[in-house]
Amino acid sequence: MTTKEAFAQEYEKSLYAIAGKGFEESDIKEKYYALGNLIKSYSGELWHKTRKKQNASSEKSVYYFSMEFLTGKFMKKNLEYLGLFDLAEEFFESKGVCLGDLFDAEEEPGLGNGGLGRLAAAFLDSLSSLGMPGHGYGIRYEKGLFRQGIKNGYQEEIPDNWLVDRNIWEHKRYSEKLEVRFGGRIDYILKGDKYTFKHADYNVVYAIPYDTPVLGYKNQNVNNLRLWGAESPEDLDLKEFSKGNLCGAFNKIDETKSISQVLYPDDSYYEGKKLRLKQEYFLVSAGIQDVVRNAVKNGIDLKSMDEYIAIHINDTHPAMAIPELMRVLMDEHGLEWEDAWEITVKTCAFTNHTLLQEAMEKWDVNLFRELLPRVWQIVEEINNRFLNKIRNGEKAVSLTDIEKLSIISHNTIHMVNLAIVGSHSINGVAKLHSDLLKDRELNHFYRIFPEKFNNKTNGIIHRHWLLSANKGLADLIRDLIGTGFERNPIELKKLLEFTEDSQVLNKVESIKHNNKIRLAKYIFDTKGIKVNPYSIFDIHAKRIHEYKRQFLNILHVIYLYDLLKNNPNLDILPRTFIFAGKAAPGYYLAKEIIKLINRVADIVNNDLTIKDKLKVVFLENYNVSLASLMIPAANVSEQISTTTKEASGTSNMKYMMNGAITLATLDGANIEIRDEVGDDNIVIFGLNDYEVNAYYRDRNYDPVKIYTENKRIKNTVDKLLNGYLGDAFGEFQPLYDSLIKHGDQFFVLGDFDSYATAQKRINTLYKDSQNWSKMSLVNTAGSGVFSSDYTIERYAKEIWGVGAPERKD
Ligand code: 26W
Repeated sequence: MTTKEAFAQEYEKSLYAIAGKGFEESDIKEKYYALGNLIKSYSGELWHKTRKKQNASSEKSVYYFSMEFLTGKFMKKNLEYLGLFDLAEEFFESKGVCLGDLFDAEEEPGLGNGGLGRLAAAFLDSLSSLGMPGHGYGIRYEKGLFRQGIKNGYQEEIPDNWLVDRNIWEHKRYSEKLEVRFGGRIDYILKGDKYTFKHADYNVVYAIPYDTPVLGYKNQNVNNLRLWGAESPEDLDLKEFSKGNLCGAFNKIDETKSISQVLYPDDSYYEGKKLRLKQEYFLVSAGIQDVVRNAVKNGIDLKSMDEYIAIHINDTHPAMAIPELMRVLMDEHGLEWEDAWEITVKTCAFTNHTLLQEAMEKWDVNLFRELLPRVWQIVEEINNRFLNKIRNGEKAVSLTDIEKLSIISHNTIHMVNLAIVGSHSINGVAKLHSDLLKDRELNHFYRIFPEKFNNKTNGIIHRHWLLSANKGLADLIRDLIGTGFERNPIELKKLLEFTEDSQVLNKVESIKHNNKIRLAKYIFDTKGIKVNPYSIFDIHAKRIHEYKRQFLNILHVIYLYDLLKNNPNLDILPRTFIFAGKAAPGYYLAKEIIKLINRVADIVNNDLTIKDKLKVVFLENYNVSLASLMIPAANVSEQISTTTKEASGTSNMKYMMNGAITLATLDGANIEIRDEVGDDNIVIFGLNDYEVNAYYRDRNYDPVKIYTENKRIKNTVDKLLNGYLGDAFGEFQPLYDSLIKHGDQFFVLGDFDSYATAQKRINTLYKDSQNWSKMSLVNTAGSGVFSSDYTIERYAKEIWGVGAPERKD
């Protein structure tokens, strides 16, 4: 694309433009901005060409609506995707600067909680890399989620000021701003023989688009991630200002801006409902208006909009896209209800990401009606028509069914019901999850609309998790099977030819070892803890939640520690248990679990009597960058959620790709991982879905009985209270109570023995290092099917009706 000399010259100019400085004079941040600016000048042209091509073509475009996008940093990825990485590395090296230091200077956008947000980013990456027109709509949260610190072992939430300096990747497009309306009243106006609706006395919020280019992998294709920022149309109240009432002068502006201030963590345990409702409507209203505006500009007849446009609703949070599209089509473009409805259903599709009841979005009718009076009317009408239709339909429905199907019941709006009624496709994110939706959770809907339900197992960006994050392994793979897997990761299967080749297995082991040394260095630099890179790296990194059972893991560590204390010569291999993850700020027990992990770490890491056989580390502020360091270094991947609770999981796929052995329950996509690698290459334990469901149904799970009858469990659990952990004021009492008094909702005790046995098996397996590396290679070989490229191809073909370009196999 460019030569070394041209690159050097262009970089110099970019530095002048950005900082008004020369190379020697500029600091690392300025160097970073200048390189970002230069990258943008390359990608900008491609972006322009892609847009022109897409606007001129009749190809269907996908718009992916999501409250979260966890993109990770951009610089390294964009260099790689433009094929400029080596050139840039060489250039900076020749100047005595490490390119990695520029990457470190980039702020990581924290615009997501976890899997759902990362999946959204993966999908955009795949859409672009497959050359499909697919764009994201989200919110430009000024503070993102929060930065996690640890103080006295407790989680501290620190505002994440990622935009405090500048974001070189985004383009503010003020002239394309849109109005989003809140509150007010609806007037009915008779025009001829038809009533129309006029929204009056509302408050306006400006939605300002900020566009970030989403580059495809070495294919000249650049799509768009459009994030909306909220601004007030009102200016500073000069009257109040000159009276000296500074607060009053800024009030309205601040209230409006708060809409795009922070991302709510999983709000099942968190207040702030009204603001979150505002955020959701802000996103969908701006997005839908934008989609329709574009369609009209491109000469699309809105009556056949579904032939050109697919709208995807990422979980229930943007489900208001459905009534909003109805509103825009009817109130702004004069369509009749029936036409608007047909178009809406054909255009919209919805993915469910959770079975947890408390995480399914619900809104109080009064709040909703007051804030969104017109949307409320439309939702009510959608519900009335839907219920009438099923009451008069051919399929028999009971009164209980009607109640479950109704979008509005008990003064509550059930967004999942709205999403299902208003979409033509509903998918779960792993086979088990989709089956549970059909057979249990949403069975009442499945009986009405069987054709809408389908499964799309999640995927991950192999370009990131393998090619970029684990360069050592990627190079070895290229040597063994060529470069075909880069574009067609299923070809990783060819690695199976090498499972008996001891030279290859040794290389696999040494690559893993190097990655572990890299992580060990990070642990030492950030935490001051020395870990042994020859120990088994056992990693559990994800949002902290009771169902993900970090609690089970740490209880087992307490048990192991006690075994070792009683017998320092115990025959176990050295093990390093590494945790990372954020807890929702209002989720008390999750925060207690963090505290417990850190307390155990303090005790274990400072106990010389156990001869360094055990180390426990909690790495703070888990994000995409940290994951990229941790996952390639893992020997064991902890995927130990209570069966039926983890919809899919995606980190499980990333670890597998990096050759970790999965220690798992048969939950989410773990089942599909097992199917790929076979029982010999994964360690499974715990209750299965029948057993878990039977306990829920029969209400006969009895943790107290387990506790009283099982000595080692009792001994371990008692340590939460008896001073063993040096606790003051019974600080772990709530955790103890969750098991003994509150029914152990997530079967921690029920699965304890089985988990301990599985951990023992890991220990035995690791002793045979050749066989371990073989298992590792089998895992990498089987991981190609989990590339998000394939997931997106299936969405394109089976949900969106978008033509994916043929693969050249
Ligand atoms: C209602 C507020 C809310 C917001 C976010 C509730 C729950 C969330 C979660 C953080 C959603 C989430 O990340 N779900 C995860 O989605 C992944 C992608 O499909 C799945 O792999 C995970 O199993 C699922 O937990």
